[in-house]
Amino acid sequence: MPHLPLRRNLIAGLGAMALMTLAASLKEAPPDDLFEEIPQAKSGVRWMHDNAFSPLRYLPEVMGPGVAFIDYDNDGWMDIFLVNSGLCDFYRPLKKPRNGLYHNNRNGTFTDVTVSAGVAGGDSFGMGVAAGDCDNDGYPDLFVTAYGRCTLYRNNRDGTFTDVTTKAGITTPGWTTSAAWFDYDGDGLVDLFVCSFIQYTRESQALCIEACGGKPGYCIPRMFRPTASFLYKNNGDGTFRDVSKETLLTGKAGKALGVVATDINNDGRMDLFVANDTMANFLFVNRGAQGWDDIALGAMVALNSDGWARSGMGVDSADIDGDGWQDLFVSNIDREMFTLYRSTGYGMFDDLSFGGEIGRDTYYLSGWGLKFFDFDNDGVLDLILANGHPDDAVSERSSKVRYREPMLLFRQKDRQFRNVSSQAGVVFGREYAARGLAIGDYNNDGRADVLVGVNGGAPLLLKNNTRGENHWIGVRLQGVTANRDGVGAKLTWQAGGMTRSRLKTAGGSYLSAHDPREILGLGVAERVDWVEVRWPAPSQRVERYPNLKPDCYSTLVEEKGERVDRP
Ligand SMILES: [Ca+2]
Ligand SMILES: [Ca+2]
Ligand SMILES: [Ca+2]
Ligand SMILES: [Ca+2]
Repeated sequence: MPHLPLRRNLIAGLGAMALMTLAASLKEAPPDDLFEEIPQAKSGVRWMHDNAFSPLRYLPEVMGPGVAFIDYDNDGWMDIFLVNSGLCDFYRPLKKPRNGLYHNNRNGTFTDVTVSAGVAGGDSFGMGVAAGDCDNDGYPDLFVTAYGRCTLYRNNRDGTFTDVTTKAGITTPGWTTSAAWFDYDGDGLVDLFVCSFIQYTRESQALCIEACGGKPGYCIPRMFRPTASFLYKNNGDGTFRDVSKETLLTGKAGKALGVVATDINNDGRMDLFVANDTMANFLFVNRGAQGWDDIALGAMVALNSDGWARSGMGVDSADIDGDGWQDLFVSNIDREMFTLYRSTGYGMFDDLSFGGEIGRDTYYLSGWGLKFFDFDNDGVLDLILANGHPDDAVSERSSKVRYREPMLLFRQKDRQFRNVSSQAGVVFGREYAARGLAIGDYNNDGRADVLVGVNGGAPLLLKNNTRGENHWIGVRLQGVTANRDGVGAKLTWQAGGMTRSRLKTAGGSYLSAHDPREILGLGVAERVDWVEVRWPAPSQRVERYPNLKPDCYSTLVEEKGERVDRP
């Protein structure tokens, strides 16, 4: 037993370290911080991303992981889903990596239910996740993208999922990244768009080694061939049909990493903004029976102002200035700046990155997950960005660029996005290899919290501790003729003499899925005059809900009125 004392010392040492870390984090997180990192020991989300890091540096190693807030058991409390890598042509570990599904215990802690729920995965190299209710039963289903085989997990409504990929007919070969559930044809069933990245196999790595002068390295995706993304129409009987060809999307080969479904021309049909890495972005406008048009070049969102393609990664869409038109955002790699595109309303966009704090403060950063969200509930959208350079050896080449980078928080005031990261909490002063990002209110206090996936590390759970007098209305949509989640609905609300609106988009960020509920900020107004919902097709009916209870969540049911949710 010669090892025993040593091990005991080690355990004692670890315990002391954990206590010190805990004490340090308690000391470091004053209650005034806008966001507080909840340590794994407190949340119970004890999970690590396995990035399969190897001396040969295969590109898929650096691209994940995606994260999701998903209420899989439909109890009104957001649970957490985390995507892991897995077996593939270059990775054969003895122990298969495992996704993570964590049940929300409604007290700030979570319980690992991955294995009993049947979503452990690990048989292909997982990348991202899209959550959507593909059979309109009120329980979210999960689509997991991968380098290798994708997986559609149908929610069985009893805490378990079934892999129905083959039966559903969703065969997406190659390397898929972000995905979005949205109803493109207005039949009340959500369809699925899946971003396809590049043509890549283990053997392709030889190109990178050659490009790096014989030394293994992560090479830029410019070296690989582009691929066409996928659009699957939901047949309503558990099967899907690949309509990529007939919707003309197939002719558009790209290196897609991010997608958001939005309505850029306000015709009620959901369009798609797709970020491509080292290639022009796509802005697919949905013309109904006439198919889709890519208008990105003419709309000025394809390239930078000098006509160069950038390395687009994460995306989002929201009406940031309240003029009724959806604006766009793309995160890029270092020395490209991230791009805020303001819609001028005529299918044209202005690049607002120059001269603003977003351009200034993202110049040396590489961005992935992101979202416009109203973290302080003043009714104006703010912005959060998750960053990190893909190459762990980048600082050998550049003194200005680091592998791990800080997250950024911008508050919108007087139509300007101001970098408030220095007041946002100690976690914004640290550096991470951050990738996916999801927004969700896991403790149902009406303040949107944040979940960030870290490559090769533990996820970050950031609790929103924003104080202040602002009030809010929490809205969960329930379509009846429209798709169950109400994707594509337009919410308008009036409070304190202000009228604001928000489109319920789908997808966005990078590899990740947000809380499907909307938190409508009222500012200091203590009540809302009314909330109006324009439901998506097929009904497109407009319904007004007066007297919604402030500071709690309500479910708005198409044609049937509202009910206050239990929590
Ligand atoms: Ca739940
Ligand atoms: Ca549909
Ligand atoms: Ca449209
Ligand atoms: Ca919260």
